[in-house]
Amino acid sequence: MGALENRVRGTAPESASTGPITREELQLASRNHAAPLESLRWPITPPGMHYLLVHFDVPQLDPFDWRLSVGGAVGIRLKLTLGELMVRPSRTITVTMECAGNGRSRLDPRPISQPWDLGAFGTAEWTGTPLAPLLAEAELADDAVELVFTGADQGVQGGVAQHYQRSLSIDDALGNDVLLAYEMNGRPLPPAHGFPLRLLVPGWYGMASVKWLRSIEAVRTPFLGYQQAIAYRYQHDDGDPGTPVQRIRVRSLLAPPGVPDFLTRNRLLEAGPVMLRGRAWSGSAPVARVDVAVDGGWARAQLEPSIGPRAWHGFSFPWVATPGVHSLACRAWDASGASQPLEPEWNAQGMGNTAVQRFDVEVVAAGSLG
Ligand SMILES: Nc1nc2c(c(=O)[nH]1)N[C@H]1C(S)=C(S)[C@@H](COP(=O)(O)O)O[C@H]1N2
Ligand SMILES: [Mo]
Repeated sequence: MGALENRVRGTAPESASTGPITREELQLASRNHAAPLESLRWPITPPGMHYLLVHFDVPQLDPFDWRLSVGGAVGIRLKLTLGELMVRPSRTITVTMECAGNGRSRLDPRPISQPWDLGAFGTAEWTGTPLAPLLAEAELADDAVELVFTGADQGVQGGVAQHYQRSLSIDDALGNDVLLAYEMNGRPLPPAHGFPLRLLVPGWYGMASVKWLRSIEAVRTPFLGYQQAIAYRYQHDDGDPGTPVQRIRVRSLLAPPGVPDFLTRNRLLEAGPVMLRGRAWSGSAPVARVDVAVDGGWARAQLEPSIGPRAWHGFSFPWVATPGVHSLACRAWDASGASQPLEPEWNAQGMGNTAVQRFDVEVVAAGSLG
């Protein structure tokens, strides 16, 4: 591929539609799978159920040839093998990740891109070596302002040929739980999740956690690549420069109770006592409160401690289900006071739609589901 354009102009190519899901969206939706909502029952998302998002192709990388280079505004350039990274001090962190586009298809009109419903989340135990000591070793220049992280994958988006690239400010990159991760749940990274090495930025929407990482470059002026300056912005419309998408907004989701209808996935539940359970998370501040509503009557749920400082909380809410159709909803707040809007707040790229989850359950007589 020719010279990569790092300085891009123009606007995101996304348009919006109220029409049926297109062939292109179906293609994206089947490549980039969501976590099924029943996976919310597990504290650590089981293998294969963590959501997946790949902009271009999954690159096939040979771990023996692969190197990570650290360069740009540094005193000492580094070129590291996977083995050299793996013998460095390691940390394992349980992290809840979410794609910034989660909930996009619920906007009206829906911005055309990966058409997530609500499943673009997952929690995994990530093992890797902290980034900060590596930067110290490379003698990061005092006048460096950002680090640019480049993945081995490449393609074209919005007419711009590119490798997948994102930057972080020096302060954000020095955060003590920013990892260069080589294991997910105690196993080498699966190819689709970034093998052999990915960046992991806990608390940030997934786009910051660059997979198939091959270089880290310190720069003296802010990075303006496509995935930084054009994509991942909260924009009212295409002309609006918008504001950057960064930390994960507070969200809660219920694991749907009962059993689904195959085609519609509408829920059926037998009458009687049931414990409604879900999970809540925020990358912006600790989760402070979760409410659940049955037929519009909001009440506090029982919030469990998080399973780690960078991971979600379980919550539960006892309900005695009586025959008939009932609506369920949940809503979380974090310690900054932020909460989930009751209705979606539209933006041009369909970012950060954390509007409360609502769904109906048809409660049937006890014993009638076989
Ligand atoms: N190199 C590279 N890194 C990437 C991406 C990508 O397409 N290429 N997608 C990003 C986005 S938008 C998200 S949400 C997360 C998804 O990580 P996962 O597939 O491991 O869940 O990876 C991020 N890192
Ligand atoms: Mo994403």
